Amino acid sequence: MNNFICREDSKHPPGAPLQQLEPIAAVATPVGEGAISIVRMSGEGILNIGDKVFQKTTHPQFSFNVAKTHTAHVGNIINQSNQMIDEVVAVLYKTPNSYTTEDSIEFNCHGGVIVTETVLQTLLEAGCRLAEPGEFTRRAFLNGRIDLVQAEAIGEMIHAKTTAAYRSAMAHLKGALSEKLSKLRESLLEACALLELELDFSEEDLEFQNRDEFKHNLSAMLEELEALADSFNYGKFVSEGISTAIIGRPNAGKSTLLNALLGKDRAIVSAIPGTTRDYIEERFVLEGLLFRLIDTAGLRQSADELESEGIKRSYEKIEEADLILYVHDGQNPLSEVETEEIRQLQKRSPHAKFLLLCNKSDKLQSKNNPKLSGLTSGIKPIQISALTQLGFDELKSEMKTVASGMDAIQEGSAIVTNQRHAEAIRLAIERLKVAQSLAKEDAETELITSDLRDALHQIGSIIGQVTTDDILNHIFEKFCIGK
Ligand SMILES: Nc1nc2c(ncn2[C@@H]2O[C@H](COP(=O)(O)OP(=O)(O)OP(=O)(O)O)[C@@H](O)[C@H]2O)c(=O)[nH]1
Ligand SMILES: [Mg+2]
Repeated sequence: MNNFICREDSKHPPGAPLQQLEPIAAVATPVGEGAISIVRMSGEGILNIGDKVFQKTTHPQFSFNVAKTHTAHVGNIINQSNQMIDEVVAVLYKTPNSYTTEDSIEFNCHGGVIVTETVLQTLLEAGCRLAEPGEFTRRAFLNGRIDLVQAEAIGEMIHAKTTAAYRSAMAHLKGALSEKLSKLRESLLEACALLELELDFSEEDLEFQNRDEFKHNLSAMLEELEALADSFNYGKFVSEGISTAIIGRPNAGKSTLLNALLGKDRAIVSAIPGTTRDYIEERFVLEGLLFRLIDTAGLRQSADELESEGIKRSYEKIEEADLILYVHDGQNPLSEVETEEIRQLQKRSPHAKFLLLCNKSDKLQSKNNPKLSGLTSGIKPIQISALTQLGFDELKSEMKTVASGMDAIQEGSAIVTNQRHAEAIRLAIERLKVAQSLAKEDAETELITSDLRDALHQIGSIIGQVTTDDILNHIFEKFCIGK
């Protein structure tokens, strides 16, 4: 059974003490040898636990209960058998001014697997429970210090593989998306409240919410939500990378191109057509932008069962691609078959960007621009050599252009990068569109408010105003222990 947590209901009145949950502890730094590692604990009673295990060097009577927040203390960790475990610096954060909002202590120990594990063990023996993945961040969320979008942004920041992903996580952490969604939610809540007030006074036939104004506001909200939904097309690039299919006839030089971009011999290259059978996928970061390069089996009719399966998989990859790099052996003119293939590919993947790469230009005396008759305008051929990397500057610059939209992230604007958010926004749009057409038909107020409430629920679920344990578990299980 889902346990509903409605943060609005559980919000603490101003000035009231925050809720402190059972004490937890975990190692907050990666496992391994290093200069220092941090073991942290948080929750109710950790000040007493700290006093049990920590002896301040200069002040044996020292107590965390009396010490001020945001202070650092040098001392020893002592276990139950009175053995000294490590010399540490303890940093104290008192509620509500800590990461979790609870009382927290971070012990800076000597880095090293055994030292760190033994310090942690001492805290567990003194009364802490081992924290679950993301539990510290989950507490920060439950106590209202951050919303769910911000909690997820912390996870995204830790896992960011590119500067673009890092920038978007930072924008989310600063609240760019939360703010936008909160404003939308407030407008929706107000419209909903006014309509529901009419229902309370239905016998008097009062109109609290002017219908024209309502329809106008609804359109504006839909416009904003649709812009956010559209931003996911770019946001997806940031989080998952731009899916880039390298395709073309056998022997055109696709695998050589993959290897050259990656700077390593990832795929087998040979002069025998049909070398690549299954597709190969590799991450490639170009000036902070993530591309997922997919080398595919050369496209041709083949009687070979394995090769045919590879070609089938190549077509599937092409359909999912955001960018298609069509590799053509530039020593020959673009054949009828290739022209038809490109035409079909453009039809199949109308949203994908397309670059025509005329490869092996190292073999040519002069530039040999292929005749593009029969192809839609806008296809710009780029002369390259996968072997010598001739023309790679132009190729990389075109690849970067495809990833346009970078500016938006640099400005810290609200971009949807998370599948969960995108899905909730899609459902909210669906409900609001129903409300909009009901309003146009002058339908019963009750029907309209029901769809508005559904849309409100969806938007609230993104920021975490309304959420379930299942959703929270799903989000926080992806975090590391100690975060
Ligand atoms: N001169 C020259 N040879 C190249 C270039 N790119 C690839 N080749 C050669 O072309 C042959 C085929 O290269 P691959 O990279 O295996 O071609 P492919 O498109 O992956 O081929 P399949 O996997 O069979 O579809 C190899 O002998 C490469 O060395 C280039 O830019 N210049
Ligand atoms: Mg190949």
